[in-house]
Amino acid sequence: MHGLQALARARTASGDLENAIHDHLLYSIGKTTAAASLADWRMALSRAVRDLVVDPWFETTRRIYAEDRKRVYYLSMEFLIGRLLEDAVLNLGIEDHARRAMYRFGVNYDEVVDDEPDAALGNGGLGRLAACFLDSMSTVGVAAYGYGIRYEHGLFKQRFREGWQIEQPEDWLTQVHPWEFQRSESVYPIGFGGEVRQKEDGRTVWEPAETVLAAAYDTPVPGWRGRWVNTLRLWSAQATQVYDLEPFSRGDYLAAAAPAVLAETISRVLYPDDSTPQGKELRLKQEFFFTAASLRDLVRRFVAHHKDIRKLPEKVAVQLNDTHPAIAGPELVRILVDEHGLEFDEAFLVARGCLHYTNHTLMPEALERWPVDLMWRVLPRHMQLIERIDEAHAVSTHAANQPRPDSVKIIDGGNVRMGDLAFISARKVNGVSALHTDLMKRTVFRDLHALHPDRIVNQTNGVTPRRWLAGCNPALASLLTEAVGHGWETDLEQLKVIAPLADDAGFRTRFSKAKQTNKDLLTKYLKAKLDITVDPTAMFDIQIKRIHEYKRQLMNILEAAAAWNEMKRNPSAPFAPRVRIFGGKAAPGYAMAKLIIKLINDIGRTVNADEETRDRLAIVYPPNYNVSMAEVLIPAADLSEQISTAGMEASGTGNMKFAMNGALTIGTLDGANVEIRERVGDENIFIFGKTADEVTEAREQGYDPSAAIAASPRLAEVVEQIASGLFSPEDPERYRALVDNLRGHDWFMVCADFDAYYAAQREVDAAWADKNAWARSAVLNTAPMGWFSSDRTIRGYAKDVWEVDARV
Ligand code: GL9
Repeated sequence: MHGLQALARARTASGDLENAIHDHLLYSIGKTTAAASLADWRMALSRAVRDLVVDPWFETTRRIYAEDRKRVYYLSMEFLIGRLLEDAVLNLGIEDHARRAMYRFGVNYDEVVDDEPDAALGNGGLGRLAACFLDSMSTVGVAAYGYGIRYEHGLFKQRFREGWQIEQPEDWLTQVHPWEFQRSESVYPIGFGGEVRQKEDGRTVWEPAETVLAAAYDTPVPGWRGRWVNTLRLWSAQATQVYDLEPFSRGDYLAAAAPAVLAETISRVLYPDDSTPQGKELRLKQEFFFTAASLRDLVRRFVAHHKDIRKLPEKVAVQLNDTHPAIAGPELVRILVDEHGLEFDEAFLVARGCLHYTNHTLMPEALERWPVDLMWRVLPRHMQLIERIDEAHAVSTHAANQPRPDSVKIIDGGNVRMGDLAFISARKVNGVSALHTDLMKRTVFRDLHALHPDRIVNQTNGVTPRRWLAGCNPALASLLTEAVGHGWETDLEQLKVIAPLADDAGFRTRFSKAKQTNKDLLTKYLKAKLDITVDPTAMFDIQIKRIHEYKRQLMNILEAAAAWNEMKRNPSAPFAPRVRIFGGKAAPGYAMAKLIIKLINDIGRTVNADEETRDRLAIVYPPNYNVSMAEVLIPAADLSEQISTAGMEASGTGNMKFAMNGALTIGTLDGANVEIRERVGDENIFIFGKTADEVTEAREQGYDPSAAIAASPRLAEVVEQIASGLFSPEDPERYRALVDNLRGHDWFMVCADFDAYYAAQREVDAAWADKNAWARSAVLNTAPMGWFSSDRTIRGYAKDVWEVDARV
């Protein structure tokens, strides 16, 4: 049967799906229905669902070839895709049948879905953005490949031991990953080290000292209703030689296996560093490994159907997700010069015609730099070409007799600056929110921007409304469908229609009921998984994201403690009952972030034990926050905490997910919060604190946190309580470093913004008291969220950056 027909039939006939599941259980998994475990059922269902995607996948490929479409290659070190089964079922529109089929087998569909481990091949926002983009590229019909690394171990699992974060290895591939296809024919040797030789015919050849194989694994990515299916191709590292026979025959099995172990180390584990790269050789090798394999693959695909390699930019748009794949510039030039015989100048033009770079952060410590000597050792040919690119750029942009500012040098102070390399190698460079793009032009890339004023463009981030509304929030989704009809799933602007219904008491009630349903579900989840009891009628106030000083979880917990002090001092004060929920991991080497986790848990322990305030305040920190947990927390949120130091959060994407699901935001004018405010209106968001310009100004004028503490009795009280060990009686000195930093340094301006934050939280309390007004605001948060659909973002990239068709 034709693929799309099979899909159509599966949508109308549960029996077909049931048979397919049964056959897979028997013949793919090798189990009878009587002996099957939950995981077996999940495998069988996943395989049956995957089957439905395969023909549309081929169909998409045929069309791309027939129309000779320009393709997008999205190169990303991280794809934080989460679970795939529920998402595929939702996209294909076969949930009723999947449920019914499992029911007939006597198996609970929700348990099956819940059995799937998250594919946690990313750290946070950057990796999740890549996953949302894959979904949108398949939904709006952009011919695309995602290229990344098939990490054997994704982001570590977080446990708490006495409130301290403990990291445990993640193991998602111990079970078969039922969605992928191994492509044994797509294997490329990737070289490292060695020497560069000049041949007699004038050609340059790089002779690597070490070679590792990059082996492709493909996962189909179906868009809405399976009308278009792209590919996520992840590279796994393999040794060229599985075994060293000589030591083996001597009986030295460890030595025999050593070369393979070393080679495979490259795709072993995801680096858990959120925006503070460690500059480790293995990381550089990972970056080159997947970038080189991806370029080799796309050049091969182009050359198979086109004669003139110089036309590459007509058919290929490569997107560099952050600087991690920035070595693509020199590597593509190397391929064009050393393997296709182009002159350097022409090769660089062709390469730059294909490449585009997204910057995701302005923090100086987050911009990658690689020591020149390390680069010469690991990638000698590339280092030559980087020097050449640097010179050529200098020559083309500066009059010969003028000194070149250090700020536009790729190689500077013994380091290769990857941000500058990416900028100079790219046709377009983009920021991820209007504010962030503006700051890029004014700060880190000021001088490069002056030289290339048309290169920087903005593409405000977005999130997929399939996973982050339709999938995770069926209660609200069905209300929205009743109100506006189907269609909003792929055209989120349609939600605008509900804005007038904010004044309709009946609609508000139903909107609030959907929220309450989700809060009840979260309450059950916390009880079942963590044995935590919360009051589902209290306000659910949630901050979930990586733990980072600039995101200011510290300010949140200090304010919670200050509120607790005030409740005790003044028992009749009108505090809204709240459950303050935190979620997020700290990089294992980030001591201050880990201390903040401990502080949240210590203050939580103290506050939660207090009978006097129990009816008004609870602090909850479920461990191991991940995509699946986000899917439970976000629909249940009343209040979304987006409180970063202004100018530091490039965009944020959690902020969009919360607002879409009807939470009100308390936040600073940072990242995409600015654009959220523009859309929901000032009266439906709680904005406080210094602006980005005010933060800069305060720092320039010599900001003194101790003065801010002295001026705020509430803050002074909490800081003193922490310093004196009130929350850590067993170890009163525990928070010395944290308190010293707050009093003496406070780079992230927690003290400067504290009073404004406290005041904004009291406004939140007052607003909560009027349930009608709150519900009205909630509706007015969901209604204008069309702008934050990643479909809109992808259409923007397709038009302004990639110049490709977006058409299913
Ligand atoms: C980030 C920014 O910090 C976020 O503000 C932004 O929303 C995302 C996506 O553009 O990118 N940059 C970055 O390095 N991370 C981001 O979240 N960090 C992680 O992904 C852990």
